[in-house]
Amino acid sequence: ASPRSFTFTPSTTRKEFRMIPHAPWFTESRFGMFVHWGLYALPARHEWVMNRERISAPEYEKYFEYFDPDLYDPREWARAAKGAGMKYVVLTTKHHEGFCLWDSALTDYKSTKTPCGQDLVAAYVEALREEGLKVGFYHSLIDWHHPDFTIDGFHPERDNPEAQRLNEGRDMARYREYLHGQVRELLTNYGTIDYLFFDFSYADGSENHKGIWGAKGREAWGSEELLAMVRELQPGIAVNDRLDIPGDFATPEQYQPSGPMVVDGVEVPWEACQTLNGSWGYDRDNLDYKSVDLLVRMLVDGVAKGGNLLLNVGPTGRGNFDPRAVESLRGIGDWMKLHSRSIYGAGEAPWTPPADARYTRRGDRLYLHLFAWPFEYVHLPELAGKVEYAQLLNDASEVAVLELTGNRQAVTTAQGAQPEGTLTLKLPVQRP
Ligand code: FHN
Repeated sequence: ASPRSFTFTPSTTRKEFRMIPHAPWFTESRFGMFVHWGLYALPARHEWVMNRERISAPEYEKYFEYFDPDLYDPREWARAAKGAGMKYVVLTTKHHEGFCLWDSALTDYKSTKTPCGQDLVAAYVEALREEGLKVGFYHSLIDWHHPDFTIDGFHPERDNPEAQRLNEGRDMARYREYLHGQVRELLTNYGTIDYLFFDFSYADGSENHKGIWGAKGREAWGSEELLAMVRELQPGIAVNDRLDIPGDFATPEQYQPSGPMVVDGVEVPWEACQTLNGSWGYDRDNLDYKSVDLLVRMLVDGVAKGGNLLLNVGPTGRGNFDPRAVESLRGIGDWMKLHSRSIYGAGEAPWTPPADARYTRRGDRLYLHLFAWPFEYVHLPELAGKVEYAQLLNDASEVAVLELTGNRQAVTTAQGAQPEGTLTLKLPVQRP
């Protein structure tokens, strides 16, 4: 069956994608952990706090003086990710604030110069490898601390009446050299890196970026040259699509696409990134955590449409995960212990599922994820052949397959039963 088409949102303007022949682990994994960590964990309000509260770089540097994450133990992070069923982790090496979590030779605005005194990236990479997880870096193209990063529509100084004068001395070519130099450090000094999430280009001409501020896109970042260097340094790496040039996978954010992502007729790998509570960075007073049930449904929904889920945690200024995040991860891990066979290596099925349900398919197994158990039969799709056997995935208990008139099939359980989890249907192999 041809993949159902998907209309990209306006901000997803990348027209060409490389598939990932060199990184099959990516779609096999289906589930990863995003980690947003930096000085913004100290104000503990949002990772965009510099922008939202117009905090200038000199004012914001006070957090640099107090950054001392004494409870930082990336082995704990790795174990929490593994326990949740995640197969890769992606850490912000530098977010828009410009603070670097590794011992960069190109700046003193880095973790090794704070009371922390540690190359946080080095310890992170080692811990992931110890736990057998794939190593991912996030790297911000935007840098609100760097003296050459020109003040634009998102910059904390954008309302400064002196902004235009301040911009006169700024040179994006010098910033570009810094950006490329730091990416080279990250992809040279820490062994094999499996995944890279650049963030983000905004040359989409939207209102935020017109006028004197200009917009930053592929020219500002030197995207083609940067990506060529990345592939030269790490040939097997999976790179996202936010350099405004072809990447290996698409990155919808905080929403679930309506179906498989198709670009110019080609179905592309994609990964939705989501937060636990609407904030990427640690947000102390934000108690609006998504339920585990909703998080599981987002994971299932994504896989059912051929996508991955990158679920975010924002560590505190002490370097650990807050209890609410730990509880969310544990809840997902409990579900994954019984149901990961319907997630890892699975993808979309070419049939339309019943209402309030999703199909994920892996080989000759069709997994029917019931978000609400219907009060009557669950009608099965018209398959190329008969469903041979059905069972509940969580406890392998058999489920009766009913032969209905007109060559149709349905499954049901004892009337009124509300079983947990996912139904596994063993299918004939051929695809219609
Ligand atoms: O501005 C960032 C934001 O802080 C966060 O890092 C997300 C994660 O995908 N990316 C940008 C917003 O799209």
